[in-house]
Amino acid sequence: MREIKVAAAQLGAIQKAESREAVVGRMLALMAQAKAAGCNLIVYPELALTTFFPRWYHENRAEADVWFESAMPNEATQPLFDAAREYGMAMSFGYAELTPDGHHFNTSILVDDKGNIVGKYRKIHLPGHAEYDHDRSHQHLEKRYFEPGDLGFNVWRTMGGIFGMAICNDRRWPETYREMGLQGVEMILLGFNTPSVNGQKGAEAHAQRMFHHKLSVQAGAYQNSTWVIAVAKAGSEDGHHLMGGTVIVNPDGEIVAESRTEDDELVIAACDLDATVFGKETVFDFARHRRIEHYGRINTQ
Ligand code: ING
Repeated sequence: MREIKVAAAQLGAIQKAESREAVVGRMLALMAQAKAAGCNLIVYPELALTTFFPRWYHENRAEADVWFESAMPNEATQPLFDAAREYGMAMSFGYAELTPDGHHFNTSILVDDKGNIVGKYRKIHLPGHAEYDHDRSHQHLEKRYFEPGDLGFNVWRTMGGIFGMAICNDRRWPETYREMGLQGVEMILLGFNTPSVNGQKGAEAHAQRMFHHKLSVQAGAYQNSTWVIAVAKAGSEDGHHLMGGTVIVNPDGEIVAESRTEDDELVIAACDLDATVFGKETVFDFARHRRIEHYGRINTQ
């Protein structure tokens, strides 16, 4: 039994006017709750420090740099690292990363229970578009503000397990999970910000949006015999609604816990990493069952 007591820390809406400090205060409150509940890992959403700014068009892209962090930790986020270290709690959260040499990424980090950044992931599958799209009711400008991630899909060994990360749209692509599955991943930490209104399809039925979200993470978990912790930023941000649906999915693809609100909410589960072993040694014993001589297209087109 290698148990991780996980707190999936869903965040409610972050308004455009809300400061980093105010958001960090909300995150710290959730971390304190997680500590009181005996958790040793807390997972926050994609772009956890700011509103989902890719909904806003900036003619001058440099104006959008106000949404980015040019160092991590930094003054606003240092309290998160200090509290996590004091609690002996590992954490993961997403943020907009501006590198010293001027590159922009939609990034998430894994911080171990000693407060050290042990892993970094930069979002590879960027949805949306780069230029203002007059045909859309809502803009989704991730391709304008971020470059595709350049670090690939990696896994990190910490807390006695093998952890991976992905971000939002990545969860809809099977390659995401398999790339980490082939590295033996046991728990994937994944934040998301999913608009309820798809700018091209109109107000797609909420039920269908939630179905596709859960289908994606449950399939990824099952087909790679891994835990998936999928954490929403939810609620209405300056009138723009993001869906909830924070879920903890076990290696059989079953949802073991999920959020009930669209506000700041902890979703907690005790996750035994040894529950991944049976699937990896039987149905999804990749070495025994996969036939890569027939998989050329996936890697070449
Ligand atoms: N958001 C959305 C997501 O993949 C999207 C974009 C919404 C794609 C609905 C398809 C359907 O969940 C982000 N941030 O990737």
